[in-house]
Amino acid sequence: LKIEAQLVGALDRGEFQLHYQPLVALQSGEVRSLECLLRWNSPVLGTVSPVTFIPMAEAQGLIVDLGTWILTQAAEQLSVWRAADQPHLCMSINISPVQFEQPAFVGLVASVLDEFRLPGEALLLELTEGSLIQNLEASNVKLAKLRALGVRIALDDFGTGYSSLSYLRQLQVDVLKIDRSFITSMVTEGPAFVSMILHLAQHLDLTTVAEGVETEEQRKLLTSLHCDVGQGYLFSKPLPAEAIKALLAAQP
Ligand code: G
Ligand code: G
Ligand code: NA
Ligand code: MN
Repeated sequence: LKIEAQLVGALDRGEFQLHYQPLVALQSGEVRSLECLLRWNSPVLGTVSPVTFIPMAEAQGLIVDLGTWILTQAAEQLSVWRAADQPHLCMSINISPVQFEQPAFVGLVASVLDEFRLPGEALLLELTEGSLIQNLEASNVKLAKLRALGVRIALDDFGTGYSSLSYLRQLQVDVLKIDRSFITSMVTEGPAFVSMILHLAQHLDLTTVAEGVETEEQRKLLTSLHCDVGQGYLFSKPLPAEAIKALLAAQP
């Protein structure tokens, strides 16, 4: 209850911040895009994890305004980095199902692209299977409108939840993010699951991202299995904008 009470007004009080985590092309080692991750530092409660407060913000409906703020902030920051010296940099943004369901959502994305003079290709929206299959047809209509803007769609945390493989065939997505749990178990239990998911994704022409890459052994194995992109603490934790600027500048 205390957290919920603090959450109301936290946006107006400027208590949220975005951190950014690099996504690395496994063949070249290049950082081609960043995932923005929300952070809340409350003067009363300290740091609160999004795992705790995002569901509360969804239940209270605060996620709609918060989601608009995240999208706008992330697009503005991306436009700054692209104008500086990263003209091809892309940004991944997590989208709550509650935000995605808003009738105005596609219009919001279009207006943010317009405001910051970004091509649709600069943005990737991360959604989970669970949030898309509740109303598969309506989701696909919306996804088609977003993809018509050039915006790409990533299926986040792939392989978790109760969804069936057949949904993958029916969803209009571009990128598949393999859940961290599969990457963690890859070294101890063998790469059978990861390998199967990668084959399936390659067959469907999807770009593949491995989440939660923490060791060199995982990186090597994923590269040998032709996974396209890696994300995880091995490369970098999510960092504030200033630190990302330095990291991008230090790239070969
Ligand atoms: O960054 P971290 O591992 O603490 O994030 C935990 C969870 O919170 C993840 O499931 C992540 O998708 C979610 N999350 C983080 N940032 C955002 C955000 O900007 N929007 C939404 N909807 N979820 C987020
Ligand atoms: O649900 P989603 O995939 O958006 O969640 C991303 C979360 O995973 C973020 O909170 C981020 O901090 C966390 N994360 C990113 N890389 C790693 C990693 O290598 N290991 C672990 N344990 N968590 C990670
Ligand atoms: Na994500
Ligand atoms: Mn994920």
